[in-house]
Amino acid sequence: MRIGLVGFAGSGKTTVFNTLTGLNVPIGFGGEVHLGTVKVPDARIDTLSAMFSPKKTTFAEIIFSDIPGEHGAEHKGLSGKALQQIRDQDVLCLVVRDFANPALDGAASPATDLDAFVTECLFADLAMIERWLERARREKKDALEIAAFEMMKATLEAEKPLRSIPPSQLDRSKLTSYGFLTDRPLLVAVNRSESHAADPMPTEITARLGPLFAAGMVLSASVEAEIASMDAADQKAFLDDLGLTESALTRFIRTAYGLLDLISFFTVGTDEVRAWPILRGTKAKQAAGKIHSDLERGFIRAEVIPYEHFIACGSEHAARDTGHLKVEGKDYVVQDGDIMHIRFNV
Ligand SMILES: Nc1nc2c(ncn2[C@@H]2O[C@H](COP(=O)(O)OP(=O)(O)OP(=O)(O)O)[C@@H](O)[C@H]2O)c(=O)[nH]1
Ligand SMILES: [Mg+2]
Repeated sequence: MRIGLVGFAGSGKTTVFNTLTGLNVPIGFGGEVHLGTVKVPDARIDTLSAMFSPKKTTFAEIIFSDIPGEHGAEHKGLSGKALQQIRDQDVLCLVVRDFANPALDGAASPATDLDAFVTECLFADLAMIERWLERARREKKDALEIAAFEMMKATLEAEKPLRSIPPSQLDRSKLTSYGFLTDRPLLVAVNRSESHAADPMPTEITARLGPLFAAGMVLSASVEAEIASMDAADQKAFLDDLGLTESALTRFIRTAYGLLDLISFFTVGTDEVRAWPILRGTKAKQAAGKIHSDLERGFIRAEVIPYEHFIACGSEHAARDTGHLKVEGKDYVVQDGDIMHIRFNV
């Protein structure tokens, strides 16, 4: 999964990126796009790994991209390069500044920044759709396809993001190559100073999240930086002191998984214990394809043990003997925590 950290110059993206990834890229305006990988913590993988003592344990991963804002231009916005980067992301995390930054204009205006970002994305999508429609009319494209683009245009003109269109009204399988900005799931991260770390989300932001079909969270990059440098016991005490229950990384990952409707299935063995992230609703054959295309092509059946049953039985053998191992066909809908063994033949 790819999460892009986006937003205007000096909102704290690189600071957030460093604390989430444990990297230490230079703070300061502008620069290149940075990439960092984070393991998705999953206690079930820890347990399975302890049972199998495999040569390798592989957690699901998130790749964070730190995408710099525009600098030196007359408008504060997103560069063309940033917009291009954004199109490659699965989830957009907009970091909005809610702390005074003396290097910029001083006072923070998170709601104004959120509006400006949303408007920019709306216009970028609208421009793309208008160009498409112009060409489509000349080239006499399929009427149904034109109708879909007209509908998207009307949505944007009503200042609504494309993600507000329910799946029943828009076949997105044909749209993947366009990378519409307002169709990406959006997480708004309000970044504020340490003294306000545990304050609730500003009401002006909360009020905007519903109509935007976006999720929101509050964090303080400076607090997270401190947490990241502590051992586990100190972390807990520090979080308690500030009135927080968990670090931003944990909240980030959970929110992003929820936004994308991701779940994990597991493969186990003495070679490797591994988590595989998939979209909820994925069928066994396609899930097998995540492991290797041969497993999808030559799919015969899946042997499935739900995680809880596996733990209760204590071993694969015991699960099989007690009837907890189910043999499923290609159309079985994989569930979160399924331990799968794919039988295939190519
Ligand atoms: N007080 C406070 N300052 C912060 C916080 N997060 C970032 N800053 C400061 O804000 C300034 C800009 O932070 P960066 O992380 O470089 O901002 P950025 O969004 O990556 O900026 P660009 O890459 O230029 O788009 C730095 O001086 C940071 O130390 C925070 O949570 N609290
Ligand atoms: Mg930066």
